[in-house]
Amino acid sequence: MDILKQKFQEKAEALFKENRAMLKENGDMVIDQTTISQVFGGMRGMKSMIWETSELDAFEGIRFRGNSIRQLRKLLPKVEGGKEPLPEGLFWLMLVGEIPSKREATWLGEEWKKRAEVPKHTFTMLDALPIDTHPMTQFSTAILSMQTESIFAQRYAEGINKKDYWDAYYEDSMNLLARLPRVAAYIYRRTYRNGEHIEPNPELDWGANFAHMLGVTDNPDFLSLMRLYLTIHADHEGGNASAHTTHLVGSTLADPYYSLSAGMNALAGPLHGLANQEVIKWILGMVEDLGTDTPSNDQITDYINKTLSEGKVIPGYGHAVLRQADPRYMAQRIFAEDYIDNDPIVSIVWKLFNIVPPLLHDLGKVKNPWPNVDAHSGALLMHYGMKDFGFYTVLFGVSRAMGVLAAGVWSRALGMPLERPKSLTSLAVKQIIEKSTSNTKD
Ligand code: CMX
Repeated sequence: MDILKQKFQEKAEALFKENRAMLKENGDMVIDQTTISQVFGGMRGMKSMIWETSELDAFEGIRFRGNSIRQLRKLLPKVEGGKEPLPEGLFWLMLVGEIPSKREATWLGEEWKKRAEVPKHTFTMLDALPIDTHPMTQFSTAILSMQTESIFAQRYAEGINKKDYWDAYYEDSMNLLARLPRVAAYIYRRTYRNGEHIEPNPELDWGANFAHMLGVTDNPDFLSLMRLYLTIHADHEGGNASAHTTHLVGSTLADPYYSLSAGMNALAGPLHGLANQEVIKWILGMVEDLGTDTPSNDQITDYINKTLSEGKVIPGYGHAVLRQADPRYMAQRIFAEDYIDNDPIVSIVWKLFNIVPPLLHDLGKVKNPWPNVDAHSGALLMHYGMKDFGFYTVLFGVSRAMGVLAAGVWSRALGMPLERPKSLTSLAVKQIIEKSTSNTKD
């Protein structure tokens, strides 16, 4: 058994026992109440699942096993002389709850290299898709096409003991993570670079090798950006649409390929991960409309008001949970301050930070007028020459796979059941109100 798996098994067996005892003792304790607004309003704030890998605070932002992004940038292992964390380290942390040593993170990177071979039929399948197929469609389909390799599905068909589900889930997750950068880079090169593919470089770590296979630039800063990017997008607790979808599909014991592909379909929505593409599309539209890449504050304000008056959202702003500027946005801003001088799109992004929030606030209905992670990422990618914004959500997806798959291994280890919440008709809600009102009168 490999070192990470062994560590996981020890922790998972202990937590499994602890949770079962806790449930036996306290299973009937009430921890929350549900309002009608929540039932109609996308279940905001409803406590409804266990998610070990990260937790989101509305004001402080995401914490991965208790560590903020600022702490992760300090604590996670880095390449020699590098400033950005290795995403391999974050996966280790999410899975077993310990900051890995440099050796452990390197071991994981090497392990992924051994598992990185993508089945040939995935490339054949991708090549058969029309070239203008959206990269997220290609990505989700490519993940699904690799389901032929699922160890979980194979062992289930052979009659696996439910106590061993996590083991097969772990194997599939490790294989998937090893292969996703290659698949994503293949999609990028076929869609935007005439199908001229770049072989992996076995000398590089996971994030840097991905950057290398994308072949956007020779600038080594882009490798640093990819490491940071892949770290900060990985997880945002369990309720976000891509995580929750992966979790829901996994709860049926569909294997990680089915679950992750489904999660990626959720990420492809413009209110979720696709917002990173929409932000740059919107900014480029502004630049074109105004005829300048150095618009004044007044020009930007007018453009925002025009967007709102057309019944559209300002992409990259607002959040279902956060009530402050997203620390993932701030981490990217710090990166830009460190690495980038005088970039017009980055400058617009920073101007928007000052102009958008008061305008959204004045609408009187937006609960969080501050930028989210997607407000900044495109400007960084544009700076290094990745102008093909249709691909941006795939980058998000490669990173998000780490969080949702780590959480999936935990779900199988903790014996999480089939998800099946209760729905209501509008009439049923009306009847609940009527009953409650007549009880009060009585
Ligand atoms: N621009 C304009 N209006 C916005 C807005 C924005 N950026 N954010 C919220 N609103 C509006 C909502 O559309 C809603 O309007 P209606 O009542 O007319 O339907 C109202 O304000 C209240 O919404 P909310 O409670 O503040 O926000 P929600 O929890 O419903 O939605 C989110 C959250 C992210 C979907 C929303 O803020 C939004 O659409 N933002 C723009 C898209 C975006 O950046 N998404 C990425 C989020 C991060 C990620 O998942 O990657």
